[in-house]
Amino acid sequence: MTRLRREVPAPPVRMVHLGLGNFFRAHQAWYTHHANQGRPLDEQWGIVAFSGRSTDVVEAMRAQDGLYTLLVDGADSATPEVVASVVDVRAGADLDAWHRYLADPEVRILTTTVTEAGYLRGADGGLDLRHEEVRADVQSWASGDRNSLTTAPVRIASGLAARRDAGAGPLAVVPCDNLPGNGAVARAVVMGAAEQLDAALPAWIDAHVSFVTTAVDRITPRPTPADQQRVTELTGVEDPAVVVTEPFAEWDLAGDFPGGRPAWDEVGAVVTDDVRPYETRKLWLLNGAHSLLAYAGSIRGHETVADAMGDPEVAGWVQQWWDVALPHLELPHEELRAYTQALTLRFRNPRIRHLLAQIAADGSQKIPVRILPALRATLTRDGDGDGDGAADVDGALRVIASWVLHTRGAGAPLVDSARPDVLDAVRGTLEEAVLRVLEGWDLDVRLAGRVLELAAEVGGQEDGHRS
Ligand code: CS2
Repeated sequence: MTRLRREVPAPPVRMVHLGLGNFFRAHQAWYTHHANQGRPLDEQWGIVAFSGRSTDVVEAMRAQDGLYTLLVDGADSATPEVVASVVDVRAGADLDAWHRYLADPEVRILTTTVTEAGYLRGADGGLDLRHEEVRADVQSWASGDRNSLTTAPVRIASGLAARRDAGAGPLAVVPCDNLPGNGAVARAVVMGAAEQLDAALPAWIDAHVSFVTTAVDRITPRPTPADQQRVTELTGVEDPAVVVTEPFAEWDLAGDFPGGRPAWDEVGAVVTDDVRPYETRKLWLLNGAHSLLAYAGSIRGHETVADAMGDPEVAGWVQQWWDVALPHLELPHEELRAYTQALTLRFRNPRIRHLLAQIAADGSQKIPVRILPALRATLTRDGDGDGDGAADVDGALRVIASWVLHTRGAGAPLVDSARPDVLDAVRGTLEEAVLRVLEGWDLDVRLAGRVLELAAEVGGQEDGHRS
């Protein structure tokens, strides 16, 4: 059976990526691959990608010189494409390579996909210095051991220290996770880590490192052996590193690239002064609806986004959520209508088997950025905090209701980086759980009555709850 091999010279490494997952390979690596097309080799951008927590594809990609097949699945088309921008693949634990690459003046950009939880923010938005792994990293660094760092913020700060020591010049850090103002978030936690490692490092970062803010979008389900099989049938190639994605892609970026960047804007990305309108639209309409589907849909027995959207009641709940979110978005009404229409088709794409259980993970990090801002804005606008009907916020409260049921054992299994805290908040009766969750998010506890009614509507009778 044929395997992928690089037959033309690889572009020089000019970008480092942290978080070698499917999304990175369907998104940033794909944009970079397209930006490289038709340019002389020395103007192309090669990427060295470091794995985050999972090292699944490292060996498979190394054996293929970094190449992999991206299978772009439309509602009635399936198009395989070989992506060639990743030229070196490393396990995240290979900190020697990490420091070496970041100390290389040819490297100009560091992109990250480490998930919402991976930035390890504390309550004040800065790095959570009490987090066990952060403490362990800081201690390792202090003892001179730079080779066993595990958290993203400390790894990045340590890489920046190596860059400073080598005099390798400026760098753009480009976070690509679904967090509002992700550039500022990344900056805050990296600065927090830098302060712990070396008192002089923050000033160097201030002067040399820019943090770019991005909005990113491309629905990328976890690939299955059946997807690999489909690629083999279509191409004759056996590729254990296949990634499946949808035709749609969006990337909005705002910020400085002091050492240049690939021509992403020539292949569909939007470089702008302010990503906020796009970021909010995507985070609320797409990701917010995803979270609703993940909890309410899985409680109703559905397995994928497309299955749940095929359930008219659940599809109605999605619309109800959009009705809460839409009035607060800054883009023209017509544009937003077209966006939700397109989104409905993307969610219904029959070839994309996007598991609700995959989206359900880390709700404690996702709901506050996807759902609560629009809920709060509606309650404030209507001068009302109690959900007594003056403001219709059912679309948002249903997500909270479904999530609480999910944390208590209904629907998709609970996977959450803050699992102990979540379980502590939702112990006892359902009413006690709802009250604690509302308080934890600083919401009016008078909303509890309506949340309980919606929970009954979504989940029927209460689950066998944990106490
Ligand atoms: C999803 C996102 O898993 C999730 O939480 O909502 O990964 C979503 O598929 C992407 O943001 C789409 O761009």
